[in-house]
Amino acid sequence: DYGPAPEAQDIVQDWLGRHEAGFGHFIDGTFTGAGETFAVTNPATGGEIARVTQGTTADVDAAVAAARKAQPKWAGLQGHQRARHLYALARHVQQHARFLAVLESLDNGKPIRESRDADIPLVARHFYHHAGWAELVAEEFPDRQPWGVCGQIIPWNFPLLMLAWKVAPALAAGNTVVLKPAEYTPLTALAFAEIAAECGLPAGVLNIVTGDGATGAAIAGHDGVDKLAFTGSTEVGKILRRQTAGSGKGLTLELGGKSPFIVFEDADLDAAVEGVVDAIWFNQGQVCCAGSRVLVAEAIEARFTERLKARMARLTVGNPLDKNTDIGAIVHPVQRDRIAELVAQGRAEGAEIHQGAAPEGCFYPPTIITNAQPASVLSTEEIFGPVVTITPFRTPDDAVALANNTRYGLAASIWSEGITQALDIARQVKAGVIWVNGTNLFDAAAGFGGYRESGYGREGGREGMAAYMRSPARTGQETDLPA
Ligand code: TXE
Repeated sequence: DYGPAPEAQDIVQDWLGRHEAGFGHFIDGTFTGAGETFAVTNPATGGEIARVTQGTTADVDAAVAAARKAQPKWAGLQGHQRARHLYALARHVQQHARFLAVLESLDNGKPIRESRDADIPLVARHFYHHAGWAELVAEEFPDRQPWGVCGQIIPWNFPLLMLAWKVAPALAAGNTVVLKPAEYTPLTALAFAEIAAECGLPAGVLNIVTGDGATGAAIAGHDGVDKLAFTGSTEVGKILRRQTAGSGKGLTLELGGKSPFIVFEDADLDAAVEGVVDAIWFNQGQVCCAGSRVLVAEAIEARFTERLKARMARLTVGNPLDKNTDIGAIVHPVQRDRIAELVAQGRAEGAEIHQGAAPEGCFYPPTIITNAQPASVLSTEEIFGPVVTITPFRTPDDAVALANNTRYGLAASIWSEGITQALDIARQVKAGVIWVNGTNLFDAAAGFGGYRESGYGREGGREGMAAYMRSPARTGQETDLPA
């Protein structure tokens, strides 16, 4: 039973109805009144589903002040006491899982099967995992301190999951948070704020301010923010790096990607074809680590491409709330047009385009591109849609050279039944995350992050925890240096 129970859809409609006048921000444990609002739409229908407040600098000031006031007491709790709060958040997310899944699919356009089976369970898992860290930090990082107030700016592709990736480690380490969800998809963050209040998270520990890039810039530039964590475009990542330079703020950036998916001659082809389905057609391809460049051994290229085209023809694109849908709506018409423009540009450059079917509206068909030159736009630009290129390679060295021929370096996926070869290639590919005979696998215990223009810093695992604490002060008098 995959689909949302009809009651869950009713609960979401009730909830939206109760907030018809518009959502305010969540500051110091309560919701403010709605200010100047903007529309949040369901991308599958184009219809308005809610109105949300555009955060001003005064709103950001209030949120940072609340976070600042709450922080010493939060950091002063025993680890096991902070852990209880994180366990409570995890359990409440599970209790509201159906509601959250439907709300996420309505707001973002992702298929309900994915929000129910991937997004929301991973959110709960992230809070459970970091509840464990809350108990351990003092012992595991005896010389580190929480930063204080963390500003967090997240994108729209995994709205609640990106919130979890940011909020869980920050709180576990003893920080308080001011988070801004993306303007396209703020609703599950607001629902999460209600859940936090319901399960007794102390006021001011988590503050949610909604708004667009201007609100994000106000958070990034605020003197009261000690550490900034951002996931989004490489373009904005570069702006934030400049904006915070010399400020003493901590900064982690998780940016774009153009990740290779390398299929060797000895790969299990059926598994690799299913791998591509996950790599590029999961979440409409709006995944920072999407395997958007398939590199395939020349000897099997024709066979592999035929099988993949046949598989693509069986994908259904449409209503995100239908449990049979494989590919839902693109998050916003702006993004859909951007995908279409890049593909048109690629066609003009001589690439061959193979597409499935998609309904009218904010949808884009699954697409396979062949004959794209390595320097062409389709081989180099992050498309952030259900579009994959297939490029043949001759030797393993060619595969590595093609894989690394990118300004990004977020993830890579390697398919081979020869484990020695797979691990040998893995060592040579420059990417923060490498999967062997798998793809798009996320684990709260494993650090995730990139090389080069994919950003820096890691989220998840021990490294992710360390990023939410100041490095120990260096006095220059350390005696543990080698003589
Ligand atoms: O991203 P933005 P956009 C890539 C993807 C996509 C492209 C554009 O290629 O097609 O970026 O998407 C906030 N200061 N990714 O324009 O603008 C913004 O409000 C502070 C990859 O939607 O980066 C939102 O909350 N904040 C990516 C967040 O940044 C600012 C996921 C992300 O939006 C800001 C999303 C500013 N000056 C897009 N300007 C990934 N790595 O997964 C905007 N924001």
